[in-house]
Amino acid sequence: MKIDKAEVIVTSPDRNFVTLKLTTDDGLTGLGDATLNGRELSVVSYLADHVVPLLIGRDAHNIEDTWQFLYRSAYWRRGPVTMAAIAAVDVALWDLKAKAAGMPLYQLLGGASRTGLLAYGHASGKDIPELFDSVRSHLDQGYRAIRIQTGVPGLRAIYGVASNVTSAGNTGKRYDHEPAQRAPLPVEEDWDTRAYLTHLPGVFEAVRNEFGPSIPLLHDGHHRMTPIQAAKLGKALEPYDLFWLEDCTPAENQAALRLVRQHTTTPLAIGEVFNTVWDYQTLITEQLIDYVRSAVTHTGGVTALKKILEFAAQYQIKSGMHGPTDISPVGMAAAMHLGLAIHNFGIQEYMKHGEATNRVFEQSFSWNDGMLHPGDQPGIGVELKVDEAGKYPYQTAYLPYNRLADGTVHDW
Ligand code: EZ4
Ligand code: CO
Repeated sequence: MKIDKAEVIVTSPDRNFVTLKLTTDDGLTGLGDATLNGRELSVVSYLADHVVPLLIGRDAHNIEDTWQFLYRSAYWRRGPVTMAAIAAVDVALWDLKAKAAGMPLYQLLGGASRTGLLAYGHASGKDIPELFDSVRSHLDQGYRAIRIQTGVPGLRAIYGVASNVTSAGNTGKRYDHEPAQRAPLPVEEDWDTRAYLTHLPGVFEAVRNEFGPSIPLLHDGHHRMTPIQAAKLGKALEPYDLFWLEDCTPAENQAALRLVRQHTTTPLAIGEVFNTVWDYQTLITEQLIDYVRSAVTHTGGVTALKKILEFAAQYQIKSGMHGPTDISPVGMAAAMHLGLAIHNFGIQEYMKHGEATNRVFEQSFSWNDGMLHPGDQPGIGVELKVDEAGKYPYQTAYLPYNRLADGTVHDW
């Protein structure tokens, strides 16, 4: 099974996606997701200019060898662009191997360890009534676990709140701020950590009062706090029994989590911007987190994330794979197969893709009663409709960024 053809396909149905499509000499095709939100074209170049020439003629069965070859032969290691490119190759090869075996990928990863994957969705609102509506709508859609994000009084914008305004103007369409916005330049937002810390515990109190004690609730701090602020928030949220508090600090300083951990029993999740096991070394060995947030797409693929998660399992740390809409249906499918197979699955983030995206990517996963399942088609269960993809050319898009009241740039 030799690789005959490797194509990098960029399409922008509801947002930009980068997909690697491999074709073998026996006519099988495999897909891998290489989408890096707001920096998509860097990965396109990394793949098309530097990786595709290395793939032609290789034995598609040698997944581990190809991974090690791409990682080590580049000399320059790690980084989101490199690891997203390697991930795309890795997932496409797993897709091919599973198709060749006539099995869904999770069978090759050890078989199913559970019947389905508990998933959480994103509820948000500028104020409590709007947030409650969003929670109700998620419950109606079947979600059994919900992330809570709200506006903060006095601030115009907050991460995670849906809006219908982009820098290009009011689109009329409800937009989630998390996918990069289609605009020539990034949108500036405002931020005040003190106002946020004062406001948030009351929001969780209101949500618990309205929706009861049993529903798992999550929150994302998006790297905005210092360690001592994060410790304070974790402690303040303890009465509301969070499933997790995510990215409370910029965790490239792993040792900072020691301080947070000493002060709170609120479970901690970190890692959506990480790209190798080395980003987790202190966090895992010192048991400073409870959930690994990495996506298959940004961590070098199934091969590498499976190793990180098995390492984490020795410390009773579970998976919480990143699943916003900027992970393509291909990346989501790979995550579902991995999540179904590993022992230490925790929860899967799941934001539904738009209709145009679902027309470009034909998918076989199921969504029943708040649980995801990747389906039983051979491979990862996703096919790319090339004609549909061609209707949506790349559009310039950036993630927003933050400034404090005095103009200082802050973490977004
Ligand atoms: O803002 O993926 O937990 N989810 C998140 C995401 C990120 C986007 C950035 O590309 O924090 O929605
Ligand atoms: Co996040």
